Amino acid sequence: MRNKLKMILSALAGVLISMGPAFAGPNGDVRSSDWQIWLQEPASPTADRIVAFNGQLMVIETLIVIFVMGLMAYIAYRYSAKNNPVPSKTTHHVGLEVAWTILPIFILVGITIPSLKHLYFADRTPDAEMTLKITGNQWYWNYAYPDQNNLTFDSIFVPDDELKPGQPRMLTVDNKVYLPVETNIRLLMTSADVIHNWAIPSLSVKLDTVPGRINETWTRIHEKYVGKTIYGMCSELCGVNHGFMPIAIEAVSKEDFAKWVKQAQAKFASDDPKANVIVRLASAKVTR
Ligand SMILES: [Cu+2]
Repeated sequence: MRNKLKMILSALAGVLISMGPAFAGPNGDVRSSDWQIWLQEPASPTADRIVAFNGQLMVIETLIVIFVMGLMAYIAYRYSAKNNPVPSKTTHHVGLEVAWTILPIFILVGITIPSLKHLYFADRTPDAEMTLKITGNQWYWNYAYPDQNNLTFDSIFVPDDELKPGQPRMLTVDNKVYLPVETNIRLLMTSADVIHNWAIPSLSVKLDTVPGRINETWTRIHEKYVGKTIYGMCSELCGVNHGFMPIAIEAVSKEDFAKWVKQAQAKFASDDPKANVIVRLASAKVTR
C-alpha cells in the first residue's frame, strides 16, 4: 500500500517536473511536445499576456475549489445525523443569499476587466511595420507580402515519405513563412474557398479565414526566437485534408529577412504555384 502510494506520488511529481521544460520541441522548435499539459511557450507579447492571465485564473480557480470543497467537507461532518441529531428548521437567510450572489459577481467582473484589456491588445496593432496576407485554400496556405513587392507563394504540407531526418511529421511544409523578429506585423487573413483558421499557439494567434472577408490581427515575435521554427496548423474543419495544412514560421533577424526576401523574389518569380500544388497533392502519400 505504502509502495503504491509512493509510486503514484513520484509519477505525479514527474508529470509536474516535465511540465516546465515540456515547452519546446526537438531542435528548440516552438511546438507542442509529447505529454505536454501546459500551454506552449509564449513567443509574442499577446501570448505573454495570455499565459500570465491563464496562471492568474488558475490561482483564482484553485482558491474557489479549495473553499467550496472545504465548506462541503465541514458541512458533511458538522451537520451529519450523528453530530446534529435535531436539524435546524431555517430555510432562508437574506444576508447570506445576497452575499453568495454579489461575491461571485465581483469575482467575475474582476476577471472580465483584464480579460477585455487582453482582447483589445490582441485585436490589432496601431503601428504595423509590415503586413503578411494569409489566404486559406483547400488544402494549403498562400502567403503574400504586400510591402515586399507583393512577394507571393504557396506553403504546402510535406507527406511522410518525403520527410528529411529531423523534420516533424504532420507539421513540415515545403515553403516556410519567414517573419522578422521584433517587428509589429499586421496579419490579414482571407480564404479562397471555405473557412479555414490560421492558428499558432505560441503566438496566441487563432483567427478564421473567411471567403469574401478580411480578418485582421497582429503579432510580434520575440528576439530570442531568431533561427527557430514556430509551428501551428489549420484549426477549422475545412474538408478531407484539413489535418494536412500545417503552418511553419521561420523567425529571422531583420537583416536575414531582407536577404530572404531577395532570394524568395527570384525563386517564386519563375514558379507556377498552382501547378505545383496539383502535382504535390496528387502525389502526397500520408499514413493516417
Ligand atoms: Cu483548413
